[in-house]
This record gives sequence, C-alpha cells and structure tokens, in this order.
Amino acid sequence: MALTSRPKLKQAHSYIKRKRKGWSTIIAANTVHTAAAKVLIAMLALVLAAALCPQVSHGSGVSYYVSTSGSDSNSGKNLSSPLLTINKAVSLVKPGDTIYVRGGTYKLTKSIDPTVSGTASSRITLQSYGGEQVVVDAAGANGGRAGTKAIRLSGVSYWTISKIHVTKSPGIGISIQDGAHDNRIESLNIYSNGGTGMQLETNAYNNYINAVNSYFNYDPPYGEHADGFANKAGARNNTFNRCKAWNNSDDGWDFWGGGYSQISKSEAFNNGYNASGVHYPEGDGTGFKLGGQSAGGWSGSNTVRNSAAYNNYGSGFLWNNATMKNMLYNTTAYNNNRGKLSYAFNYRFENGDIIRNSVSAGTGGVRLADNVDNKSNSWNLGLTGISFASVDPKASNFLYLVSGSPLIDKGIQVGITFTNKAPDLGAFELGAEWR
Ligand SMILES: [Ca+2]
Ligand SMILES: [Ca+2]
Ligand SMILES: [Ca+2]
Repeated sequence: MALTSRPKLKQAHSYIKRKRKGWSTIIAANTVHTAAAKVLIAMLALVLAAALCPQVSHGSGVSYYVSTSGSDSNSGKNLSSPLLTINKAVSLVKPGDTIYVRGGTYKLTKSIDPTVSGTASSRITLQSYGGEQVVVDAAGANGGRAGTKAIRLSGVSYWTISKIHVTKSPGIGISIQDGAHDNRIESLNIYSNGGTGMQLETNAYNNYINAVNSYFNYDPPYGEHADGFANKAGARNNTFNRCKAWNNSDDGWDFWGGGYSQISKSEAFNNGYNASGVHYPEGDGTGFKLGGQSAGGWSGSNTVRNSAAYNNYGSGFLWNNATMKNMLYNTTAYNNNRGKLSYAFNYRFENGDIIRNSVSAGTGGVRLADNVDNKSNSWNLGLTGISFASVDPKASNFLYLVSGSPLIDKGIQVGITFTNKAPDLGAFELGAEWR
C-alpha cells in the first residue's frame, strides 16, 4: 500500500466529522430534534463516506514485484508471482504504484525507459524490496550500443527511484532529460559506467538527488567526458544533497550549460584518477566544475553549501567561465591540483562569485579575480597551517575540526545552522558534522 493512503483516509474521516457537526448544528438551530432527523443525519454521513471511499482507495496504488526467478507472464502483483524484468514492471505502472525488486543482478537487454509519469500526490516508485541488494547491470542493454543509458527518465515526472545499484552502462548510468521534473533519486550507487554516472540535461528541473554515490565512471579510451554528476544543457533548479563523486575519469560535478542548482553536504574527491591512482589521459579531474558553455550559452548561479573537494587531479571548486556568479558557503578544499597544473587551484573564480566561510588547506591554493566577493574565508583571515581532526580520507572524521582550531566561530551568518557563537569555517561545523 502506498504511503499516501493513510493521510488521505485521515483527511476523509475528519471531513466526515466536520460535516456531521455542521449538519447537527443546523438541525439543532431549527429545533428539529426528532428521531427521523437523527436517522437522516446517519444516512447522510453514510452517503458521504461512500462518496469519499473511492478516493481513499484510488491513491493506494498497486505493488508490483520483480524477481530474477520470476516470469513476465505473471501478474507481478504479489510476492509469489513476480515479474522477471524491471522493464515489464515499468510498462505496467500507473500513478501511485510501486515496483519492488527482489535481490539479485538484473542484466538489462534494453534501457529502463518509462513513458508514464506519476503525480505530485501519487508518485511512481521503483526500489529494492526490503534490504535486498539489487544490481542493475546494463552492459548488454540495447546490444551494448555506445551511448546507451541504463535508466532514462525522458520527459517523465514524479518518479522515485531508490536503493539500487546501477552499473556497466555503455553510456550514462541514469539520465533525467527532456524537461523531466520532480523526480527523486535516492540512496543509490552508480558506478563503472561508460559515461557520466548521473546526468540531468535538456531542461530537466526540480529534481532531487539525495544520498547518491557516483564513482569509477569512465568513458574509454581517454576519459574525457565521464563525470560523477552532470547538470547540463539547460538543466536547472535541481538539488544534490549528501551525494559523493569519486574516481570519475573527468569531473566530480559538471554544470556545463546548466545551473541555478543547489549542492549541499556533498563531497568530490580523487576525480581524474582511476582506483589505482593513475590519471586518465583526458580527464579534467575537477571536483565541482560550476559552469562552462558553448558560444552564446549560459551557465552558473549554483549555490554550494557545506561541501568538500579534495585530492582531485585539477581544481577543487572552479567557475569555468560561468556566465553567472556562483555562491559558495562553508566549503572546504584540500590538496587539490594533484596534477600540478598551472591553471588548477583549490578555488578558482573570476566572475563576481560570492564565497564565505570557506577553507583552503594543503596544496591547491586560491586564485580569485578582483571582482570575486570573498569574505571570512581562511585566506581572508590569514589562517595558514590549518590542522584537522584527521587527514586520512578513509577516517570518518576526515577534515573535521578539533576544539581550539582557529577556524572555530570565525565565520559570518549565511543562513546555515551553527553551534556556539558563530559559524565555523569549512564544510564541517564542530559539533554539527553531517558526514
Ligand atoms: Ca572534460
Ligand atoms: Ca566534465
Ligand atoms: Ca561555531
């Protein structure tokens, strides 16, 4: 049963109660206190309840089950008669329905490419069943044709996809495109695809990406294009929260030709390198690339909060010729420009960007044009030789502050919750760390 049914049922009941009260009052005012009137009230209440009941069941939705031991000639409507393919389930769903996928590896023969949208109150959900591990392996999808996407949300909306692994796509892992909006992608791992792990493009908007890891994505042979996350070609007003991008051949995040988006509590690291630390020949290796466009295009106006870029081949945070300013609040950049490039830095911005409460530490440095509005950052305050609770990227307290750190309470208010007297500098407020 979908989560929407319970609040609706409650709403219906309180509506009936209100109506009953209203009629009682009217009847009492007319002093018609007869047994017949009471019967009438009861009957009206029943008629009203009957009229509302279809609405209650309408939102409950159908559950479909998919299993590696199922059959696409089954109904899929209960655990004992599951479908075999996710594609079949996707072809059956209507608004309010949920697809539960049992544990196992699903080798796609074609892209998962829904054509039906949910609605704001009746989303369509695709998720693993219980805590079972579901791997969507797209190596053979569409005959393994170059550019194939494992999951393609083209012009569809109000989908929720969660708790699955998406891997080995010949091209992009998950694509949200062609004006697709209000989709939620949550608690996923996207890895080892032949293109960008997750890409929003062609005017996709209002999509929410939460707790998604995108890593080891690489477009052979040179690794020029595969990013962890991309928000390109007119994609706007999308949100990334608690996401991580690492060891992607090109960038962690890339906002080429897109923008107006939000990134919070996210991390980009080791981009431009494979898992063994070898640089991909054409990988830019930027942590957060916040702009870039073809001639006459636009990009930028992204807001990054509480996020960290470290150990990337190129820059940590980069404006990349964005046409609109970007905003950075409480970010940490550490040991970027491992490639020792003349043009890469922890932070490089040149277009009136706003940077507050941020930290540059280790190698990388800062290069800002005079027009960049930067205040209360470690470099503005002359804070160098910064130490952290840990500088081991595998430690859970990596880049956290320690008590007594000169970064504590040195920030200014930027609308982010803080502890003690004032905001700290960097992505991790002491006592309010979020990793
Ligand atoms: Ca590139
Ligand atoms: Ca890129
Ligand atoms: Ca503080």
